[in-house]
Amino acid sequence: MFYVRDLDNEPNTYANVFSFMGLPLSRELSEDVDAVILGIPYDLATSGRSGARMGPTGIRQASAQLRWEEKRWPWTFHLADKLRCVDYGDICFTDGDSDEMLAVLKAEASKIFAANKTLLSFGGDHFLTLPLLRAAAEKHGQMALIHFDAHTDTEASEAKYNHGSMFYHAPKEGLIKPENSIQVGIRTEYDYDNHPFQVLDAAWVNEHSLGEVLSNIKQRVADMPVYLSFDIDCLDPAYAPGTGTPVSGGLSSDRALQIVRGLQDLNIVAADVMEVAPAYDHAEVTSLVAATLALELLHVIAAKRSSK
Ligand SMILES: [Mn+2]
Repeated sequence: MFYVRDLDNEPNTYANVFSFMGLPLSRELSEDVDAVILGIPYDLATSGRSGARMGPTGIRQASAQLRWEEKRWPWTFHLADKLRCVDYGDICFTDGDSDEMLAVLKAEASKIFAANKTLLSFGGDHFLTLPLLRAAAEKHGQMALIHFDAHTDTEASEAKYNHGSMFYHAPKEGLIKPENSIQVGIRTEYDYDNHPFQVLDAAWVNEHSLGEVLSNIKQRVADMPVYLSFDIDCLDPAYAPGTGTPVSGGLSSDRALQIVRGLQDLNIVAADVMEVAPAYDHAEVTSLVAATLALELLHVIAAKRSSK
């Protein structure tokens, strides 16, 4: 009963804000839990403006505004009927100790995957996707990556903590298969002649139909298990100013939500929403779209499951 909303006793949307969507705060990975929300308040790998450590809190607070709908538009089912979710809270580590953070994150994420849960993580800076991929690959093997971002994050850097080189390392470590991976919304330079990922750049996505975007993603991914990583700077700064390395000319919130909503036949085993930095936000617009994308992702994951 903990997972079913009691609409007669719902708190005010602006009060008692502790967890994503008011989900139970729990670290018990019992059998009836399907999906786990995990916050990672770390931003020491940023190259631009820091502040993404406040992302999980910002997303949770903004999610309060999404709690009143019984069935989220335009879905036709109650999320809790198909997917039982808990909010695991944020990982804890000693301030400034990146090695400890990495060890704690890896251990917690591995535990969650080993218990057969789908993991939805909130950053934090985008570097965190690399340890999350390592944990996911232990369970699911090599995956296809669907990566929404203004940047390819494929810089050939050997620095241990860098939020611009995760997808240089991830294929080398065998975590993802670039031939089945795709990057959406890119609008910064990369090595055009030597880049193993398919790129649907922002201008292309903004010029082509939703159907064309989706068919490119689905053809590329085929039937592989999918890790979906959403850097909020995929969106134009008009829609997501609250981030560390904004780039003009991105996707609108509506476009991104429609693309994500169209991915429901895929086998998404884990996802993340990264780089929300509330200090640069205005009227919680970035936190709100991040929370909405996260909620939409849960519906996408739930859609092909049967009711409980
Ligand atoms: Mn980015």
